[in-house]
Amino acid sequence: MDSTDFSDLGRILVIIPTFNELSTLPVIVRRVRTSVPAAHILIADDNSPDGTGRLADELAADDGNVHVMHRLGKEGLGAAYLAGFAWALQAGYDVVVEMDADGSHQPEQLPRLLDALRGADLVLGSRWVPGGRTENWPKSRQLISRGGTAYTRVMLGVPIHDATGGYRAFRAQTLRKLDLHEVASQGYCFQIDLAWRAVQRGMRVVEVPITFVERTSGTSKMSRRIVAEALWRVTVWGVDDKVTRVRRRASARRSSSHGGGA
Ligand SMILES: Nc1nc2c(ncn2[C@@H]2O[C@H](COP(=O)(O)OP(=O)(O)OP(=O)(O)O)[C@@H](O)[C@H]2O)c(=O)[nH]1
Ligand SMILES: [Mg+2]
Repeated sequence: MDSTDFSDLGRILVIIPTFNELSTLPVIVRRVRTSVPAAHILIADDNSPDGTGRLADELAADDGNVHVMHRLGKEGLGAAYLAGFAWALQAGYDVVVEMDADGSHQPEQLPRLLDALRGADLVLGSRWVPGGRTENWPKSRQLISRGGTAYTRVMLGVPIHDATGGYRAFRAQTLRKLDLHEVASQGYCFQIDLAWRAVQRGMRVVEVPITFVERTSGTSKMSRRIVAEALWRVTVWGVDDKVTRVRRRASARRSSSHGGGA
């Protein structure tokens, strides 16, 4: 078996959400096709004003492994992924990958994620494990990313070093168990939400080091709102989780003291 043969994992779909990624999308699609030739690609475009959706149609017309989902308008990364996951499960894919269109997630590292999935339910591409790093990322972004993950570890108790990253490989079975219909979070928080769900359900979550490369063209959709959403949701989930644990312990203590005399 050569290093790009992942047929033992079944059918693979790489979902690439796009909003105004005209310049980078064709390059990423080509690199994915070279890196793991058997993988299919779903471009989930939110009716990009710059015509990314039309370009995606052209790529799909030229290549049977490329598919396009046209969505009505910009609804955020989380909503695009949820729609993409539903499409993938319906179509019977066995592995579903998340990848940005802007070049930050290198398709050449996809084999690394897929190889790790052989022994995992969910693989996270991680910037913050040994061997992982960022290229041309300002200190401020590094701080937000590291700080966000540190806060998540403390609040939710998840043993993950990069909880906000968006380069991931899921088994279809994993997605089916995550109760995706309940997910309302977006942006970074969407990634935290899914990782936490997997950890809570006792799944094998493995991190592999990646080199995250800052985009060189197009514009970032990162915003203060996205960071704020992650902060408040993680805080609410963390407090909720702690309250539930305390309640559970108290009720266990009560029932053991009542039952003691029987
Ligand atoms: N379909 C869809 N895709 C989106 C939306 N927002 C962002 N994306 C895509 O999601 C990926 C990640 O978005 P980026 O703008 O790169 O955000 P980021 O990686 O957090 O921020 P940067 O580091 O600044 O690039 C890119 O492929 C975007 O085109 C959206 O509302 N809908
Ligand atoms: Mg990006």
